[in-house]
Amino acid sequence: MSGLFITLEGPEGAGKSTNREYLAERLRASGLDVVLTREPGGTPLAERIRELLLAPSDEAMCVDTELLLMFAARAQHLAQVIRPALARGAVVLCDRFTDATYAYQGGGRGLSQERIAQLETFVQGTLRPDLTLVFDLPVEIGLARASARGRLDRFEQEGRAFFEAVRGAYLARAAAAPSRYRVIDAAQSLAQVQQALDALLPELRGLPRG
Ligand code: T5A
Repeated sequence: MSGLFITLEGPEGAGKSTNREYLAERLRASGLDVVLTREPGGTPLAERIRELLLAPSDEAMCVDTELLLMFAARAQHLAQVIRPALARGAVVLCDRFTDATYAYQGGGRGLSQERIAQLETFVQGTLRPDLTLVFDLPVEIGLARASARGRLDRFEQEGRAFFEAVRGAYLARAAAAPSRYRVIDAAQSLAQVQQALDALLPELRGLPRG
């Protein structure tokens, strides 16, 4: 592997989708081969699993099913997109990855870190992101932004306590491994968030590959 694996994380409405294109364009302007992708999803089959995960349903999805579907989509995404891109030396910019599993299925749903870590090793081997940008903001601001878009998906229908736990799990992971995480204040205006991303660009361009 000679590429660079960067993930974008954060609670609902934090601005990951809004800013991922911006970041990709800035990195491409430096001459880098950038693959922009997302989870759950990123391949046709994994996008079908995403639909199962996000669609509200009369049948409650049990927590283990949710966890396994996340990793099933991830296995496909790794095989079809992420590993080949890294092998050819590209920068992979991924909107959510396994930190989201620790935050949502771990923090939000209460699954143990050990169980998630077992699947992480099974599906990913030793592959981990080189750098993770956590877009952090108060839950009420993120939910207001997400709900302003209209129909809520299965996760967005959760209550405030769930999202407080998600946010807390992200911040705890960032605090436990500060060399891998950069926390961005996503409650700021879009212009200010993009200034913060610009300030990170020299570091992103200079990260060791492989
Ligand atoms: N999930 C995912 C798990 O439970 N486990 C896992 O392992 C994985 C991988 C994915 C869902 O799956 C869960 C987490 C998620 O619930 P998704 O649609 O990808 O679903 O969900 P999100 O990533 O949360 O997508 P959102 O669109 O809700 O959030 P974003 O991408 O962070 O926010 P964005 O960019 O769409 O912005 C939301 C709105 O806010 C505005 C934007 O214009 C937009 O309208 N906005 C701002 N407004 C003011 N100031 C700013 N700074 C703004 N930035 C954005």
